[in-house]
Amino acid sequence: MSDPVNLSVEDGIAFVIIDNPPVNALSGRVAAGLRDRVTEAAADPAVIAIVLTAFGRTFIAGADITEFGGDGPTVDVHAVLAVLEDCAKPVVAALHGTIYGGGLEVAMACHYRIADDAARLGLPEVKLGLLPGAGGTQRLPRLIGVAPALEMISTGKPVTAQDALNLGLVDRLSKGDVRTVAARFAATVARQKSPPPRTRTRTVIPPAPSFWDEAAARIGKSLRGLPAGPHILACVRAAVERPFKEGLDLEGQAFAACVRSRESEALRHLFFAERRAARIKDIPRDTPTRPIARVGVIGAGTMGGGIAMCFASAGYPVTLVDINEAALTRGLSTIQGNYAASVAKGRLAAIDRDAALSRIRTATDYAAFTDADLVIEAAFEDMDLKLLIFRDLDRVCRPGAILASNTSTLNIDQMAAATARPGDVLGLHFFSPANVMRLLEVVRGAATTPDVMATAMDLARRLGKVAVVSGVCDGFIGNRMVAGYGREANLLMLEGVEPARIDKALTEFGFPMGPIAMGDMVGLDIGVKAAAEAEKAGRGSDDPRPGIIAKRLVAAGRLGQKTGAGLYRYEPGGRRPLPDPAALAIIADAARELGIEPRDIDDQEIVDRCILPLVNEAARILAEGIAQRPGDIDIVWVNGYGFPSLHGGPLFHADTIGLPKVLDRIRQFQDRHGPRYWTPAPLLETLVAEGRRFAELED
Ligand code: T1G
Repeated sequence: MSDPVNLSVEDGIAFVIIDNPPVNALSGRVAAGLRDRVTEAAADPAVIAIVLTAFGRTFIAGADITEFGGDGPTVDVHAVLAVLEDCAKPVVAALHGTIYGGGLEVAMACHYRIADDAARLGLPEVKLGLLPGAGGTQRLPRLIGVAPALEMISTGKPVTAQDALNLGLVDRLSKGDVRTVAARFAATVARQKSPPPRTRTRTVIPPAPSFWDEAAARIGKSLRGLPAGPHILACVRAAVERPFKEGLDLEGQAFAACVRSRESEALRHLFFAERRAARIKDIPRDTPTRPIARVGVIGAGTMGGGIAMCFASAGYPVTLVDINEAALTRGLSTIQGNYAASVAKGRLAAIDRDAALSRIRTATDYAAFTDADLVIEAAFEDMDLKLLIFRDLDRVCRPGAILASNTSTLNIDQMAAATARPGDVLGLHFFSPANVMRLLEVVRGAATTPDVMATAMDLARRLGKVAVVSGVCDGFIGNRMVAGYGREANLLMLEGVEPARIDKALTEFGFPMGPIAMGDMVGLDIGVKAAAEAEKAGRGSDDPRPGIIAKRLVAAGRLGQKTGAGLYRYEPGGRRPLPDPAALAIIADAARELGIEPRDIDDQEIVDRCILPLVNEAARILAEGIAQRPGDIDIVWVNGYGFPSLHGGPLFHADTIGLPKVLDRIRQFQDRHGPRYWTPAPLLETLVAEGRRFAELED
């Protein structure tokens, strides 16, 4: 295996070059290589200065996350950074790409930093449930001051090269060829013969006395449930109040504690699961994709409008078609309103809004799609209507155009069969609001061709979406699983648990919103209509219990937030769910009618009754091959349904609890509530019998 760090000397400048594709991660080997090459260069009399640089798309993008928690040989990274910092000759870092985590920590141990003007610099460790562990909590405050350092470390947000220059994090910017600029700079400072500046020797200006309490309150809220939060605060404070070495030791202990934490393991699992989800097992990564330049969207409603925004914001001309001008005008004004809100919140520049809006044109006739490369239908969830649409699209769209449905549950193969080009048909299931939610279920039909799938995955990446492949079944991955989650929440209410208690138990578990409040926000009529649609298609349920409460509330005109009342009541224009005796009475009536007695149920049962159906159904989905791997399911639930990322998704969570315990609990519920909803999935039983975990099914 070639050495990941090389040395070459030109005109007295030693170039220490990192070459560890794909992102020059700071593995143990890279750290050792850095130490050895810099030591060599420092000892070489022909060398007057050292430039640290990297091949490929980026300077070091962080420590090698795959090495965390492992028991491989570890290199003392602090000793490596001390070699850089203590070097008698100037060490200049030439920075390009994404200089994140350990990469920025290496750069801060250098004496000077020159950045390409397109570079981005950050300490995103907190997004992995960690904190900088290579001196970042001690060196960054010394370079840029306490407040901006704490902001960068506690949010994990990167800064631009220009911001880094303004902050004093880098010394110069370069337009292109940062290595040459760095070499010239290094030669200049070497000729000055002044001792190189060492970051660790800098002092930090103490902040105002109230700073720490305010910061603790802010971080306590923004990093709720994350062990790294208090550690970050303590370490940055140590940078102000304690000698460098003591701060470093404190950081080391904090890092060791965080890296072992369940929360960080969960976030690291999601980091890699998101990248694996982009790969389709039986389709090579270099499968050619079809060119997508012009996109069509059918339906200017909530979903269609959001989808059109996704493409327009990503630079694609979009043609939005609906049945009449009135519908288009309504849709367009919603789009304009959404963009205006983003500009008002400072999330979008007005110029970008205008550019995006200028890419959207409207029409009332499918003839507008003759030059489209991709058309996505987002019409009502009615199969007859969908079949009509696909027949028309098949007639008007050019050969090779991709035809997609945004259906959240209906059969893609049926739609494909309505065309003469089933290989060009797939599902692209966006989540509401489509211009905000990162998740995209890419539904692979029986006939969908590999290049269409590869094109869809590539497109998702260009839209900034997290794509997960799903096979064809009712509700695909996410909605198929949500059925059990919603069902149990309804049964718990019939068994006497108040809506607010259910929501409290799930929000304490980590969901941003509980299932009951979520139902009210989405609209109870949506679920009732979907159940009626299923009934019409002969897929209805003969169990009246799960749907009875919603049916009764809708019949009473309580559709949820949009009517000011559902399972909760809402102040006019308000969104805060307030308990409502009227709703409780409707629930109690329904329970009495069904002969269901109220009983004492504790919070753990509430959580288990709602979460374990996800695990059980996911095991069936995996066994059927609807999802490629467990991590894909975790990504769907974390990005599409608010499953707490600190638990890593339903299947990572199940592995953390231990599958034998999960199976036991499901069997307990089976004994109490019967086999209809609580028969353990065969895959779950097999894994337990073999002493295995879902994680072993990854790839
Ligand atoms: N370690 C190991 N592998 C990594 C990696 C890392 N840090 N970063 C990326 N990869 C792999 C990734 O799995 C994928 O592999 C390939 O590189 C391309 O990544 C001590 C504790 C840099 C912005 O958190 O944010 O430093 O799937 O698909 O979209 O204080 O990767 O091809 O096999 O994401 O162009 C801190 C993590 C670590 C940055 C590039 N650093 N990486 O995005 O490509 S903790 C981070 C990213 C740390 C120190 C601590 C992004 C990227 P594969 P990609 P991309």
